[in-house]
Amino acid sequence: MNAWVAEVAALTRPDRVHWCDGSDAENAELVRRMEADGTLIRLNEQTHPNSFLHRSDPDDVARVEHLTFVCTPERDDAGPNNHWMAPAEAHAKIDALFDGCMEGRTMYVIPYCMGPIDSPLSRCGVEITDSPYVVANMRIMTRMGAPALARIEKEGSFVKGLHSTGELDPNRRFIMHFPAELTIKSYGSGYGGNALLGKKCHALRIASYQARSEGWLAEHMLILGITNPQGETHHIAAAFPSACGKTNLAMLIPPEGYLKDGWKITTVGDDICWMRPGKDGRLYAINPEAGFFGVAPGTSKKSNPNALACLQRDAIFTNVGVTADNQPWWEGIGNGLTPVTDWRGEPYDADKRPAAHPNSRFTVSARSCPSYSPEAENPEGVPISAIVFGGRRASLVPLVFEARDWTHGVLVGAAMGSETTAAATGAVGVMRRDPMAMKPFCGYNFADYFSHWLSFDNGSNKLPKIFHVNWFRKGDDGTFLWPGFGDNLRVLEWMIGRVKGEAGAVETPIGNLPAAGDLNLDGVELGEEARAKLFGFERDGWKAEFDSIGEYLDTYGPRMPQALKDEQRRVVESLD
Ligand code: GTP
Ligand code: SPV
Ligand code: MN
Repeated sequence: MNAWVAEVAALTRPDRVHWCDGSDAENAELVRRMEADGTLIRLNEQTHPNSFLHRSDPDDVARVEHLTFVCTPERDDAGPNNHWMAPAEAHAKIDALFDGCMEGRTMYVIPYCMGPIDSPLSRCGVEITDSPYVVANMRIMTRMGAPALARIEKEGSFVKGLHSTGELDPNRRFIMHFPAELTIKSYGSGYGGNALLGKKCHALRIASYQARSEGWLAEHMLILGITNPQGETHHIAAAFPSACGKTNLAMLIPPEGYLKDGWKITTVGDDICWMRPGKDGRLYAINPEAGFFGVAPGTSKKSNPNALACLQRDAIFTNVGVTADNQPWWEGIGNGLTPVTDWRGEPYDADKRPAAHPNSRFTVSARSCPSYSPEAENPEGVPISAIVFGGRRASLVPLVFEARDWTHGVLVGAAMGSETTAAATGAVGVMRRDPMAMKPFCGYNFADYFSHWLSFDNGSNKLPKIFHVNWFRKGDDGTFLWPGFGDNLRVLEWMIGRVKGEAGAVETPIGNLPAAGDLNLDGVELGEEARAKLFGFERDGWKAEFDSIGEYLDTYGPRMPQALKDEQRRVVESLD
């Protein structure tokens, strides 16, 4: 590792090199310097102790998928799902940007561990960065510092991540991955998914590549525990695309009647899940992260009380608005306060722009979450009873259905579509295929990824049931038909009922749907239109959808596994 750090220092030429130990003293000193230069603005100490606002460059507020590359030696190994560049060309291009880029700056060396420090499922990395904001965020999001360094020295192998904010010019910005070299190089952005390299770059793109050859899965999934009134706990992993509800589902608080009966949700993770078969053939999952980097807008006492409780202290808010008494503020916070300054630091003007950027985020330790599960620290991980896929679909897709078996479930995941959100730059609200919510994050060819998923059905594994949900179905008037949030527990209850063989369903060509009475809707007001659209099966619409799914699978050519194409044909035939 020392040789690599020396090599990077020779290229980037920083004034100083600082090895991060993760201590409180180190963090206090970094914060002091960031307050002094305006990188962090201290928020109201009475209402939000030890919390800070960071305003990013206005052109650096989201992931940049068009500038993100997977650099495998063969183009086909990256697949049509990724932008590709030959490794030698990519290194040359980005190293030219790194040349001397840290002159006058401090270079921070951050050893980190993704997952519990003593877990065999965890993996380590080192991120080198010139951004103290990245250090402060990595300290919350990962197990960073001395224990990680000790594990790295013992293991010898780790993921190498090099990051510089550069000059934040969107035309001189690249996020490059070299999976075969366990290397990431990111230049020109300070934004979360582009700059906190432990997160999407390591824990999804590099990890998914490693997971394929080592027989496990690295997924864009939340992990939650659901405990029923009898005290039985099941764990569920769910993949929804960016800004489509993972944080909210992971921290769900049951509706009134359920609470009284003793239902409880515990949070293991809200964004990333690593899982592999245990000795008993079940899939065991860990959350490789130690914090939440969550979407701020829409987070309120009503929609997500657990998230709001986490945010009472020790949080970093990026690109939110502020009130006159210096409290963080965003659209949908619903606390009766009004913003005076918007995320760009200008006087708030509702006609000009929202107070908070639509992709504004909070960074906070998972330990501060009231629903954080003690099981999240279990080195063995938690056994998964159900896998859920879901998208943001205004039309066609019902509230919930169950896949018939594993192969059908893999097709359901591969066929996922969702309307784009502000989490990545580009148009919002455009429907695109986002298989398993991994379109921006799979570090290799999707065709091989689907084969890998199919391979888990090997006759000896005891695999979870697979479901699909859509919290975002709209009515003719354009409003959401399903209340969502806490009421999503009703859907989870049905899933666990199906896992246990207790809940009913009707078979349709797309899978098994709850019939009237199968799902507990006591206390939910649903009109005629809502019931029809949330629980109905629209044959003609699905015919067109499955034609488009077939065309999508064909874009991967002969590498697409025959079993998946056969499954798609079976559904098409049953739709006739
Ligand atoms: P990433 O961190 O980008 O991966 O996103 P995420 O999947 O964790 O999304 P998150 O839970 O932060 O939700 C994003 C947006 O969807 C927020 O504005 C939420 O308020 C909204 N949302 C979440 N769950 C629901 C739901 O059940 N119904 C509706 N209507 N909106 C929801
Ligand atoms: C996402 O975009 O899916 C996120 C935020 O969770 S980021 O870490 O920026 O990728
Ligand atoms: Mn995410």
